[in-house]
Amino acid sequence: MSLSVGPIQSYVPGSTWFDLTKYSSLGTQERVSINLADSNLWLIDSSDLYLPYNYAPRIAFINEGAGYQSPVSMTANGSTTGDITVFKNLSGTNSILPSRNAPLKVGDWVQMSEILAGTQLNFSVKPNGVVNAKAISLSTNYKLNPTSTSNPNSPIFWTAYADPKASKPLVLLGYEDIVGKGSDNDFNDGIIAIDVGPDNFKAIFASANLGQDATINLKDAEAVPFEMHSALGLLVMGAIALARRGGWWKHAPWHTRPQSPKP
Ligand SMILES: [Ca+2]
Ligand SMILES: [Ca+2]
Repeated sequence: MSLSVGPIQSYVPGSTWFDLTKYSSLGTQERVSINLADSNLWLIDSSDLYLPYNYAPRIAFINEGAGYQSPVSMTANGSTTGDITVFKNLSGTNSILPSRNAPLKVGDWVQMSEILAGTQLNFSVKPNGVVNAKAISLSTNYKLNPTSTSNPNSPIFWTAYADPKASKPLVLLGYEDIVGKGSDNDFNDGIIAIDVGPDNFKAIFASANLGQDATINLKDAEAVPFEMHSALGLLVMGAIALARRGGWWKHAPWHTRPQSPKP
């Protein structure tokens, strides 16, 4: 089965499959400044986007803070194999660093063809590739990337975030588009969101979680084993602790309701 991508569709507040407002601050902050716990976001290993279930992903342009005009591509390896350009030029007319002739508006998105269970996905950006076709692509598969003393995270140029409590959880990906001198390691030169479906998301989140410290060096980051149901367990424990301290339950409606008379 070959890969294909549908036409660019516009964001319609309230009816498009994601909530743009929830992620609009991501692009305006440098990676290390994001308060992940406050935003309920977790760092995810961007090289571990493996899909154990069939799904037709949707990919959205969240923002960009780049002067470059950069194509973004997706590579599939496994049951589905191929390489396809997702956005020919990840530049917006209303993004953080807008340009008048850019092809995209924040929130634009595309539907991908179905990816079969057992496929590894990788994304890559060709920095300023619209202008310089010979530029070296930077992939979420960091083994393909160069390293540079200007970028302490290199060869990692992509970071990923996820909110496991979202009703439709997504993987958010941001890249740094300069390898050498001039690299500012902000990882917000382009930000996209990927809907891999709830089952694939759970599998990715369980194996690729890097915790909630935004300041870690992505090069040394190690996955922390994490399961969705243990997160729920922690939530339940938190609620019990609050109740024991005489918290919210005193104000709960059943405490203020008059007791029904005994027969
Ligand atoms: Ca731009
Ligand atoms: Ca940058």
